[in-house]
This record gives sequence, C-alpha cells and structure tokens, in this order.
Amino acid sequence: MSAWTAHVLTLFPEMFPGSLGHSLAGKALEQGLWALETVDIREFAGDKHRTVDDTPFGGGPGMVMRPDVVDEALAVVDGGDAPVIYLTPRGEPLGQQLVQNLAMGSGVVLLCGRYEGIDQRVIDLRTPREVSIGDFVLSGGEPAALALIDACVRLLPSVLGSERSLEEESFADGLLEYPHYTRPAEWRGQAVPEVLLSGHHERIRAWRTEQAEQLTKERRPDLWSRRAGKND
Ligand code: 4HQ
Repeated sequence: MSAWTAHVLTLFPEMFPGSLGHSLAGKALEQGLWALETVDIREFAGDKHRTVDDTPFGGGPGMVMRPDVVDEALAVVDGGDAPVIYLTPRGEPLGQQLVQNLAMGSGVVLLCGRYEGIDQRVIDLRTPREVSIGDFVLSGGEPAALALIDACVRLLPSVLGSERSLEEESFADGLLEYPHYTRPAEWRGQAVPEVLLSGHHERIRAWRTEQAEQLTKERRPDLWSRRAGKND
C-alpha cells in the first residue's frame, strides 16, 4: 500500500515542492506520509528546440500549449485510479467537500497549464476533471496545484492535526471560523472576550458557534443559505 501521491505535470517543476516542502506538509513529505512526483512537460517536446507552445489558430494574444506534447506527458503518468485534474478558471469551484474526497483517494494527477492554456483537443480526448481555485486569473496552474495539494495533505490520516480537521473544522460544517485569541489577555487596551477566560467549556463552545454563525451570515450569505437544514 503506497502513500497518497500528487503527480504534477508542469513546465516549471522547480516550483515544487515549494511551500509544500515546509511546515506540516513538508514534515509529512519527509516522513513519506505522502509523495510528490513532478513531470516536466518540456521533456516531451518533439523538436531540438524543445518547443511546447505555439501561436493560437484564429489569431489573438499569447501562446497555446501543444496537444501532442501534453498528451505524451500524460501518457507516462501512472496515477492508478487517481483522478486527472486540469486546473482552470473554467472548472468546478474547489471546495472542502471535493478536497475531502480527493484526500480519501489514492492521490491526484494535476495538469498545470501556462500561457493562454492548453489546446482544447487534448482536454476533449483525455477528459480530465476541470477544477478552479477561484474566480481570478493566475499566470499558470502551479499555484492552484500547490493550494489543492496543501488542502488535501493536511487531511491525510497521520499528518499532524488531521484528527481535528475533519471533526470540528468549521468549514467542513459550512461555517467560517470563529475568532481566535492568545496571550496577552489585554493588548493595546483590547481585552480578550471574557468568556474565553472563564473555563466554562460549554459556554465557550456556544460562544464560538454563535460567532461562527454570525460571521457566516454577515460575510458569506451564499455559504449560510447552502447550510442545509442547519439554519434558522
Ligand atoms: N489558471 N484556478 C491555468 C488559473 C486557475 C484558477 C490561469 C490556470 C491560467 C493557463 N487555475 N491557466 N483560477 O487562473 O485554477
């Protein structure tokens, strides 16, 4: 039985592990609790100049990644039953539910595009799952891949803190996090909410739930209205 593995196809393999080599994810990577395999798409260029892109048919700005090169790169990846995911603003929005599902599987095969994107024909042929990390435009799929992997890895069993993550994590519950406080108990004239110093665990739990609900109603009415059956 092998570790959860992120296969990343990219023109910039040097961007990995990047932030995933640090902190929680980095320690877990060193311990073999998950694995990272990058594939340099440029290795699959057919010419001596190692060309991976070309001008768009029909004109317009920028360059498009060639379908033949991307297809050859996809062909060498053995991700087993791991889903192939193309990071694109056109994709289904990444949410905590999808993250949980991906973390429970054997891993992911992530296709990162650069320039204006990838020739549509290889997308149509390979039919990757298309996933977006948000309604904004990155210069490449790599930061989106890093974000997706980060969100998955922190949920892996035996990665530090993963026990609490599925249980009391408010986002898994469709709520924003309640506010956090630490020492000093008073700072620049601002006291920590008194209930948190009270030692009344039941009152603390109730206060945090109230805060999380209030924040969600105010800031994310979209999340609040989708919280099936739990609303007033
Ligand atoms: N991209 N969520 C790759 C993104 C993006 C996003 C822009 C992906 C450019 C080539 N990916 N193309 N948002 O902005 O996933």
